[in-house]
Amino acid sequence: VALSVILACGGANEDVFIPKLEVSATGNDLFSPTQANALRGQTIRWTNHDTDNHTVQPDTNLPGMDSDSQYPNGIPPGSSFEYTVPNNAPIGARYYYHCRFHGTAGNGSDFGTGMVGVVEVVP
Ligand SMILES: [Cu+2]
Repeated sequence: VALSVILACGGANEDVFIPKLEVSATGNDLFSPTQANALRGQTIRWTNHDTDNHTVQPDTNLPGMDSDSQYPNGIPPGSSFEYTVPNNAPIGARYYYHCRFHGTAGNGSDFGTGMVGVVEVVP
């Protein structure tokens, strides 16, 4: 009896490389750009280009987009924090966030105050 094995290659795997979106924390205690338009599956990388620590905190609960999990005392100068948009994120979703040292949370549908930003999921 001959057994034949067919190796499936997984079909339409998405091997497309999506470049990271870069957001900077600046010396003016701002995120730049304020709005990052991200594709599903795209990684956003926040890099601290300032001389003091900053954080990325979701205004409303969004698992994963919280730099405290990696840097409990804030992202140090020269370091980066990354978050990848889930593949099932709704198109058009806007994830507001803030730095807990230099900003305040909004209500989830608008910016808070101070050092704030938003990630919008785009098609
Ligand atoms: Cu800050």
